[in-house]
Amino acid sequence: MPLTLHHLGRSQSERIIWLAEELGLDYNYVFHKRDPVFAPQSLKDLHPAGTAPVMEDDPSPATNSRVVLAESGAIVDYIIAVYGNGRLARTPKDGADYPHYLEWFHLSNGSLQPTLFRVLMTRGPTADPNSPVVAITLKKWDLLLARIDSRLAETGAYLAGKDLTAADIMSFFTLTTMRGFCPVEYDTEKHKNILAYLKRVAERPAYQKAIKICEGDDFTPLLDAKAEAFDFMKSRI
Ligand SMILES: N[C@@H](CCC(=O)N[C@@H](CS)C(=O)NCC(=O)O)C(=O)O
Repeated sequence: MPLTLHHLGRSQSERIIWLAEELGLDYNYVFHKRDPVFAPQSLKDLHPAGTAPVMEDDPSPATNSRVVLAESGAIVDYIIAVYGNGRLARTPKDGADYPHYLEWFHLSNGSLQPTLFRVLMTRGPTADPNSPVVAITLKKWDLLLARIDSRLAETGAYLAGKDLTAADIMSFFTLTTMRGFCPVEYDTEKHKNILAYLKRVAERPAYQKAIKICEGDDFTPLLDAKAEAFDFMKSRI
């Protein structure tokens, strides 16, 4: 089996395991434990990024040599192209779903996750709650949630359209597990479509299997309106 997927506990590399499970791929799985919050040396040894996810493909059918890739978006695109026969992506042949797919796929790492990360920074011990940066950041987060909720109201299902795509696989971590780092709440009325979406995705057998592989049986995905920080984050935010 040439494909090896590296997961760091409680991290966005859950996306890649979930993708592989949705596609029904065979792969080797390697778990890396946080040390105690950041990536351990084992992950830094694999790629200069020193972050998760990391994918190894040896030999890659594309290059006939060993490929080691970081960056979730790059890994998702690679796996879908090389092993997924294009499944879970959208192309111009898919009509209206295509531009939506592009926008939501890229929004995940381009806007959604950086904004939640900035929200986390506004909660640090040295953050000034009266800074205009805090107000702008919180406003941007609210706007993003409003956009996502209204898109989900439109489709009644997933971000690109009626079916799950890699745009969902890219975005879901920030709406769920990342809240264990930065416990933002959803409003049961304003975000009702997001809350329904979280439950809809969590019912997918491939998602359930991926989360079990990544975090074990005792982990409960953060799908409710309220979220609590992970224990290792509690003293840090
Ligand atoms: N943009 C990168 C971000 C990767 C990233 O920051 N991963 C986090 C896990 S959620 C990580 O490895 N954190 C540990 C560290 O930075 O030491 C991607 O999408 O892969």
